[in-house]
Amino acid sequence: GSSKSDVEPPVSAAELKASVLAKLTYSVGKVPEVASPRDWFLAVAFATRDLIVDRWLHSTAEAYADGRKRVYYLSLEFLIGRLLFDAMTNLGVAETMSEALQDLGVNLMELRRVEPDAALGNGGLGRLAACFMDSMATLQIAAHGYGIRYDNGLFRQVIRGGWQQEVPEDWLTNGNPWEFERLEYTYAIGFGGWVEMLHGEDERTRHIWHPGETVEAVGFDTPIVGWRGRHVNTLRLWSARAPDPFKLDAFNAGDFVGAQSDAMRAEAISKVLYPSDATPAGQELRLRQEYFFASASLLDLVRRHIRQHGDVRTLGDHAAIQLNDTHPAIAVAELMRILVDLNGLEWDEAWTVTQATFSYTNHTLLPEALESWPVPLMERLLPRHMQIIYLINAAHLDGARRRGFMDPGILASISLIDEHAGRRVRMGNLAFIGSHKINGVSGLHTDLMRKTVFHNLNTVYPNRIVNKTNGITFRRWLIECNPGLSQIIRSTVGEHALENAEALKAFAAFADDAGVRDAVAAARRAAKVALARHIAVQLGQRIDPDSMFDVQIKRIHEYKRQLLNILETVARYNAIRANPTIDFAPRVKIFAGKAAASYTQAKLIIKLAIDVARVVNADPTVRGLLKVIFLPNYNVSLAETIIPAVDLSEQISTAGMEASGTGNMKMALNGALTIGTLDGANVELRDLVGDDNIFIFGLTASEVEAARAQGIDATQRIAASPALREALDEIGSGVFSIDDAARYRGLVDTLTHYDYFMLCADFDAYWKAQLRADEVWRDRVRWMRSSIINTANVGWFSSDRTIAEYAKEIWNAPFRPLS
Ligand code: DL6
Repeated sequence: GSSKSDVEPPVSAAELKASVLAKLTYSVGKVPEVASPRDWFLAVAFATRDLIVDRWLHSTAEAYADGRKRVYYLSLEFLIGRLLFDAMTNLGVAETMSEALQDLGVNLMELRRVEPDAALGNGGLGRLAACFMDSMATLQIAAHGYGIRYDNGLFRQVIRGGWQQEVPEDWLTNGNPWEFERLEYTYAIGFGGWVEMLHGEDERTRHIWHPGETVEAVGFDTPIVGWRGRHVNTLRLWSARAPDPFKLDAFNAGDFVGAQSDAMRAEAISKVLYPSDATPAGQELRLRQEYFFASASLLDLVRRHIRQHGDVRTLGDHAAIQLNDTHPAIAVAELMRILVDLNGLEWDEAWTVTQATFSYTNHTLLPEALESWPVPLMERLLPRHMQIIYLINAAHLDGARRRGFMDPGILASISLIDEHAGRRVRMGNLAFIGSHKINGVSGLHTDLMRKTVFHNLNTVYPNRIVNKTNGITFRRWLIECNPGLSQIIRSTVGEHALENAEALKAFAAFADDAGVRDAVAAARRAAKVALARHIAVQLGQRIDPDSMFDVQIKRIHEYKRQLLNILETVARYNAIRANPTIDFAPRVKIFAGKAAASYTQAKLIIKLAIDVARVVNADPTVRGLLKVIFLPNYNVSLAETIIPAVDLSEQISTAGMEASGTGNMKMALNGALTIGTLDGANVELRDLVGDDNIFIFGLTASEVEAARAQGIDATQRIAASPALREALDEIGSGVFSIDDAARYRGLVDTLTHYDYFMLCADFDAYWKAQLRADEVWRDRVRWMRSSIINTANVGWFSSDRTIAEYAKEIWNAPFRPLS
């Protein structure tokens, strides 16, 4: 089909100016003289939205007309960030808009910052969903994202007295210019109640569920524009509402609160993003969220399918549903209910449709993150689904037995019900057996899935597990956040290098061109100056843009080992003070990241980073060789400021524990050199850039396993490593916490006797790798060569590549490559 940008003439600055003024007048109700920055932001967003809407309607009509297979991406998280500049860049109107606004005395770059971040996600999993939405639109896949429209996104992190505190993130307070409320797409979602078996039916046929409670799901649509505006998809987020939100009789009787209590209870479902990252849910509200959004999404997509294709039996031919982790896994049972109870399909027929339609992505092997729900809770909240799960399980286990799997241990491990710690429904197993394909998110992670969590399921159902290494959208993470480097790539290799991984490789040849190296260095320096300014404003700290910016930005988690980085920081501090002529590279260690609100140890790690920063930054004897910064409230927008300014990217998780990582890809693309373990996608990163252009250290995943089997007491290791011992002694004895000398004693004790994350085991290797980084840094030519090679060689990490693989190998859905 034709794509919209092929047929539409580009819009002029005069037209945009007129459009913005019209929006300011008629949609915002202001004149330019009194308009606030927020008024201007709204006017510009509305004007931009108009450019999107035509293409959106066109894309929607096209998908209906050609009947191409649709892809549904079900995710409880979409970590989108700001949309204004992203939409304008994808439409190709950013420059023209900037010109138009200049005429009106408005600076677009300042206006960008007025928009609140849409932070409907915790971390990597949610940001991946946002990158995938961009790539699916770019590849002209008829895709729909489905999620929850949380009133409050991920909490805002404030630091008080060095401790993290969580403040609600009210991104909707000032309205959201990007969304369209779709009252016509409202679905009744049931909870509780009882199930009626009809006369003459059996357990595998139609039942009637009489829910005890109903909540309404109302859709809100946000258009997602692909690169060059070729195609626009929809992100539909559900908001919860009570069917009868206000009881007038109760109110009139004086019960003002009771009159609205149903509304409060219903609305709680979409009130707040589940504030956790890889910690167990364990809460009824979370299960209600999961079912609420899975049910609304399935009812919606089945309705669309029947309207377009007539017969629900052909769903799997025309729709692919991707489950983003197990959070939407209840959809497997819900689709069975919709097919059997609501559409009268035979059980086996329904199961065939279900398996043909679903596929599932696993994002972590951490045992505490593998979701399971207590059977009694399921029975109470979703009685019909619990019956369906038992039936699925019976068929699944019978089938396994028929195919010769008799071992009770194997059968117990593949069962949908965990009988060990109270009876619980295993959502990972449900997602697995309901899907035709299951994927991991990096080569190593997928291997480990086959060997560990899904070992037995993989034996019973071989060849269902495939790998789809994660990717990132180059629009947001190169073109928008790093205009300097993008321009250099354009003027050396050409515009197509920003769209095509093969073409980007040609940039490597410029690693030997002194002029290009200098230009890249200048662009990096400008980004570092901008970050330094941000740090000065936020924290009142001055940092030198000519130092090495050594950066670890991600959720705070023990397995990600920010603590290892802090130990190295302390050892470095000690070495600088002990040796007045040491030739370390001047460094700024930059940390940013949020800890789950209930994750005490992670919060203590933040406190330690800040304690160490306070001591180091106040010590004149470090002679400018070391600064430590903890930047509060890490989010998508802050990442966009930091990433172009990174020299050294810290990817130092305990091998075998980081499923993929995507920050590693973003920083390498922007020319940072990585210091990292052979974990997650770092393995692929090393293969792409070569050993000479990355600092790899530490135990491999299998070595970690072997070391753990040997015991995790680190007393001997600490004794053998003077630098580590000194750092631990200082931290444990209160050198960095004179206000509370015992604060870190427990933490040091744990590292000494229970080094599960292998910090002590990897310390010396890490320290040496850091010294290698110092050495390479001194050779400016060598560093910048490596930097350019990193940028040139990581085109494979484009989420366009990832999505093309999903489309071909999992969804069997058509797409149009960029070039
Ligand atoms: O796949 C996206 C992202 C990976 O890059 C990270 O390595 C992984 O930790 C993350 N997982 C989560 C939380 N998992 N759960 N459940 O964000 O996924």
